[in-house]
Amino acid sequence: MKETWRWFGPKDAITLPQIAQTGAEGIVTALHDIPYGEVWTAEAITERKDMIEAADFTWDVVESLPIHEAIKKGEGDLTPFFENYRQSMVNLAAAGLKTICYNFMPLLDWTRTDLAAPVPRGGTCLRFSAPKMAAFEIHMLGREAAHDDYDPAVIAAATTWYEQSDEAARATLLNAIMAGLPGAFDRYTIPELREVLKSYAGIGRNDLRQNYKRFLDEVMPTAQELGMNFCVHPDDPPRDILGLPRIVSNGEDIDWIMKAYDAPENGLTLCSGSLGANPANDVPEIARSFGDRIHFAHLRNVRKDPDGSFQEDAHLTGDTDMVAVIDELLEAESRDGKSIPFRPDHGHDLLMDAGLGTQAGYPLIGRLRGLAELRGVITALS
Ligand code: CS2
Ligand code: MN
Repeated sequence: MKETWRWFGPKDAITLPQIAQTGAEGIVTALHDIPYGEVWTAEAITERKDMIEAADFTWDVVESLPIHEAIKKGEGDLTPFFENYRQSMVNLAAAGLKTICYNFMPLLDWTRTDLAAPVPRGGTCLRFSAPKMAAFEIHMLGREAAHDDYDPAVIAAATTWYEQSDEAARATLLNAIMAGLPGAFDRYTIPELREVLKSYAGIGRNDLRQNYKRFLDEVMPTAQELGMNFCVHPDDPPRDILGLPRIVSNGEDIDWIMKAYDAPENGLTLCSGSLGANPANDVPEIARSFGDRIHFAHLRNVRKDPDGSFQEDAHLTGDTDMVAVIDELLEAESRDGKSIPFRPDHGHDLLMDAGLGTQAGYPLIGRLRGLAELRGVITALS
């Protein structure tokens, strides 16, 4: 397995020479400034790649080559979006970039309600509180239908939280929910979010699957010609939120995707943290079942509460048996004669992390700790 580190580009508070000290050899990044739907030019790709190589790294994975919302909604004339997407692929492949991570989550990327929840021995972590999410949906957005999406006890706790919260706490909650939107993507205000949610009205699970299949049919033949591996990132959290369907949440979903375009190039990013947040998911088992399609791994751990809340734990100490997951990945590597790039996906904010101005979920010291722990497991198992 190859150690990589997510770098958000020249605007990242952590520089490439600093990343070099973590011991990681590879970089995972994207051209975050390019608006969704536009072509990544050969020049822009080469410029970024040269920067990475000048710091003595390889650029191993593109995360993400984002999919425009129009494709997810299956709305309007999609020809130019597919053409642009394929052109970006051609330009990336010409620069030797052949592992592409993406997701198919409508509207939001990862979603949390707390960016700095305390952890027992100091430091903070990302947390998803089901009651706070329900409070946001029901009381702040006014989405009545959300009553059907949560247990009555969660809804009661949501009302209590809302009644006790002040303006500042509600603003902090909105900010946390928006924090997962990557790079250049817009953050929404409450009225904007209400508006944009309307544009998804009537799009159910099957429609989203249809639109996903269409995307695969449009781009996978090109990926095969170019020798590129695509790897979809699972939904985070792995459940419907805001009334939007999510279709990459469990083994059955992944199986559907793998069969929707049945080729090795149509693969998976094994994100142990995202999948691990659903109690029904056996992450080592998912790693075993889809080992031949895993082209990239995100390793982190979560601890779940009975009400559907969860928070990010240290990399080896959450509910997911990380040693078993890594064991499956090593098995897949030796079976298929491949090397799977992985990165410590998120980390706790530890020590002086809070002051560094890094991207939410992507602290320096917390990820360094995670990487070191994972490295130890990999070394021992191999
Ligand atoms: C990442 C995701 O930060 C994270 O949790 O794992 O944002 C992931 O990068 C995207 O969903 C992939 O498209
Ligand atoms: Mn991930």
